Amino acid sequence: MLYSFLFSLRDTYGVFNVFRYITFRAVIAALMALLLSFVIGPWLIKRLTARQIGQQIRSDGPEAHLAKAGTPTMGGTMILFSLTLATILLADLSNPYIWVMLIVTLGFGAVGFADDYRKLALANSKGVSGRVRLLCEFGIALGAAAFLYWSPDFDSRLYLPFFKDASVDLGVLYIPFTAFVVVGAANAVNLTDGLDGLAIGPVMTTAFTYGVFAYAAGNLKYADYLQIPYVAGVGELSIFTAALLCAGLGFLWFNAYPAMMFMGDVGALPLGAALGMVAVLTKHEIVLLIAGGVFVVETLSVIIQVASFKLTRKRVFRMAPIHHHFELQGWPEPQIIVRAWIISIICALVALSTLKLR
Ligand code: 57M
Repeated sequence: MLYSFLFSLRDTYGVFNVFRYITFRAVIAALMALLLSFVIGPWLIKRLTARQIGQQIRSDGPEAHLAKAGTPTMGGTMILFSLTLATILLADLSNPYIWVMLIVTLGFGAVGFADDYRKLALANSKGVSGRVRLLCEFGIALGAAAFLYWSPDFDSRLYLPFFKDASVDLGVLYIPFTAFVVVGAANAVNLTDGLDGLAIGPVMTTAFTYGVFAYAAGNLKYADYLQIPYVAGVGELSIFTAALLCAGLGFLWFNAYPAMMFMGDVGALPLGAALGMVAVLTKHEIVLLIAGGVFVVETLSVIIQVASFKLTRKRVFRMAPIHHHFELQGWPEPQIIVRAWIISIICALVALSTLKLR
């Protein structure tokens, strides 16, 4: 909105010509999202505390978590607000990819909000039932996937990283595949969100990685040079990912150990869905397994734990997801978190290397 207004003034004021550049608008969107988070954060914490929207803690978890009871949650609303406003103001709103991103992110935000609201505000410990939640998540993701599939020039090939021309044409199967990536990513981030700053750190590194992919894939010259699929218009998503990165950074200010606020499902689900969607739109779906390595390990730990317990009645980890295992091993919480961040930075670097290694 701000972009189209200021850019339209470029003939009168030459300085506004700078809004032509995605990189410039990405930086402004990032700063705006950060500033909004800093301004909203203290206000939101006060409001949530006053309304007693605090976390209920399960008694079967690691003991250290009992002290976290009552920590304000649903901080994801702040991330969503900052992200959406910065994107709407700085991105080109005639670009359909921006709308797909916003609708999917806010759609998953609504599902997370309903779940948190039932659990916290209405003091209903069950929240929305797992089945209804998954149904809504798949509904949103399938809708977005179908829209993409039937839009002109859609490329239904799945490209393999590390190979020059290796791709598989999924045809109409691209629709369920997209939904699986988006819903899978949303739930993987949700599982990871169990220690202060544990989820938001890797969300930020993954958002950065996909900001680079979006910029490169949307630029004919770079895409050609790097031999990655060119997707006209997808470069605009760098503005979304930059806003996501810095809305996350602003949230981390309040979520850093010891957390003053948790994000809740209203944060974890849409952030994960946004990462899944941007992976699909930039045609770098498989690389998400590398860039989001921390989320993958957390999810695998749950799958292994549940499978092992069902088959052998024995647990592989002291408790899943794996961050609980390390807590019970006696690692201090900040150590687990910072190590996860280090791993997520390494994952981002390896993911970025796929741009050149092919
Ligand atoms: C939600 N939510 C946190 C907070 C956050 C299948 C099973 C593995 C599912 C899993 C599960 O329910 N995961 C999804 C995880 C919760 O955080 C809230 O939830 C939001 C995210 N959705 O934003 O609002 C707790 O996590 C802690 N926390 C922090 N700092 C943060 O910044 O410390 C969160 C954010 C908060 C707080 O304590 O209350 C959660 O962990 O519940 N279930 C589990 O993770 C459970 N694992 C389990 O049952 N393992 C079994 C089997 C089934 C695999 C096993 O190993 O045998 C554990 N979770 C808890 N207690 N809390 C077990 C015991």
